[in-house]
Amino acid sequence: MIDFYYAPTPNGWKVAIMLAETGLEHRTILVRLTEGDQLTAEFKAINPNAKIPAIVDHQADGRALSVFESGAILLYLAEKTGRFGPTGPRARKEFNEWLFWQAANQGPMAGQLSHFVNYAPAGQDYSHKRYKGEFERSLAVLDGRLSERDYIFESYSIADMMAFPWAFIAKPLGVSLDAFPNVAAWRRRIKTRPAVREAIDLYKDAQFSGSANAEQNAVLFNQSAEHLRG
Ligand SMILES: N[C@@H](CCC(=O)N[C@@H](CS)C(=O)NCC(=O)O)C(=O)O
Repeated sequence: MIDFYYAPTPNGWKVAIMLAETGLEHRTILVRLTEGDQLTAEFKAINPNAKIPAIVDHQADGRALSVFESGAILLYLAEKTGRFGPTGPRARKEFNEWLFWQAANQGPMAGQLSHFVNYAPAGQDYSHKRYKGEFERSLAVLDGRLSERDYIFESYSIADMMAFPWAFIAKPLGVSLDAFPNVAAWRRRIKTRPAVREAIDLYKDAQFSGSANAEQNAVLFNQSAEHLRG
């Protein structure tokens, strides 16, 4: 049994997709981010970075084993199941490149763009423009990669599960995929998978509402070292 610490956000969806694709037995634990569930001592023992997603695998090696960071979780689950991951050292090297690329580039840039589109006080044009440009730049990288293949690798894999969620919500972030036709076709291809639909709908009703903005929610925004240390 795997405990899956989740909230209905792009980073949560990555792992929700993998769990739905593999059918691994798990129990989803909703982490109420606007209430600060991620800041409890119990959760920080699982993820010292105090963010979802995280898992605890109770059937790893005889002892409970926790994993945090979406890319690390996807690799762990790919190794555990022998599905959707790399086979052999060359493939592993390439998977690492694309997983790190997502975690260090597309993800954070899209996350910051989302902050300035959805939650920040108005009038921060420079910050908004910077992150929109960076997100579009990452889409251009992905579009190039997908120009000669249907998926990031030869077949659908954890690399696609990593990069799909932010591309899935490009439009609400104010970015049209018209300029990225390969990404648009790839997004359509992935979106129709039953496991992906299931994951995107998981706890959909618990998505942030308009009240989760930077001025009103002191739990989720304006974080600091003290905030983390509690
Ligand atoms: N690099 C992390 C990012 C995780 C992340 O940013 N999670 C967000 C939700 S999408 C979160 O838990 N935010 C809560 C907070 O910042 O307090 C990963 O890929 O797992």
